[in-house]
Amino acid sequence: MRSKNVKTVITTKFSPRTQQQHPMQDPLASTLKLCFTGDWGVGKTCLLLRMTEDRFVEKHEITFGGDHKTKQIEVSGKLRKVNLYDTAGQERFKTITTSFYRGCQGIIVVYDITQEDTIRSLDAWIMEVQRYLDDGSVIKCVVVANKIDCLEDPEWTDRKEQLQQRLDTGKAIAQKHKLDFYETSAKENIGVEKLLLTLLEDVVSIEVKASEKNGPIFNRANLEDKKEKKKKSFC
Ligand SMILES: Nc1nc2c(ncn2[C@@H]2O[C@H](COP(=O)(O)OP(=O)(O)O)[C@@H](O)[C@H]2O)c(=O)[nH]1
Ligand SMILES: [Mg+2]
Repeated sequence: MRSKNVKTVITTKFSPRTQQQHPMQDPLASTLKLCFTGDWGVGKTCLLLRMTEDRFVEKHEITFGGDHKTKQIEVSGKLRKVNLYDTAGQERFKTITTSFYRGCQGIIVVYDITQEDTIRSLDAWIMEVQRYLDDGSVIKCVVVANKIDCLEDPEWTDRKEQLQQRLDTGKAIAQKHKLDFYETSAKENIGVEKLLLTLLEDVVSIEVKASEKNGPIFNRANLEDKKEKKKKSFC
């Protein structure tokens, strides 16, 4: 259920307010980037659509490479531009998928409690992201168990224990990697807003603490943009 006190505006452009503030002057004015990852069919695109357009699609369509949607969200009392990147879970798109991680502050690793094999590959997805956490190009990674509406679905009544077990296994894997764990249903809109807002708050709080300690921090994507501009100015 959407809480009424959260201001969200879907947009494809900078608002005049964020346009006035250059990220170099105010680290809190830069765009926040989050990326969904995980196996094919776990509900990444549906979670992104729920977050950005508050809708759900029953039909499963292949996400090619990666796509993103932009939304303005109030985080820590300040309106921020947030880019949400969708990726494809198939092996053949893996290189493209992981190339999206760099420059994203938060990565959301999703698995599906109705599909056992998506738990089996959870460790591999987390370990892939861990490389980016280790080199500092990603700030935070979380694990998400999606499709929890099925726990209450009559179709799944005789397999409810199995679903519960998969929730517990996913939670244990997240704990093993010291990552936060969330339960969501993109279909019934359970836990989706909590996931988005908590992750954004956590990312911003880590960024603020780091910038107080070391001066404004830039993610790798911003640094590379700056280098590119500098190069061009010498031509
Ligand atoms: N029951 C249920 N089905 C879902 C949920 N999220 C996604 N789905 C369904 O799972 C399928 C795959 O979803 P999609 O978002 O395309 O998966 P992706 O490949 O990870 O992007 C679609 O048929 C969706 O309708 C959910 O929370 N509950
Ligand atoms: Mg998809």
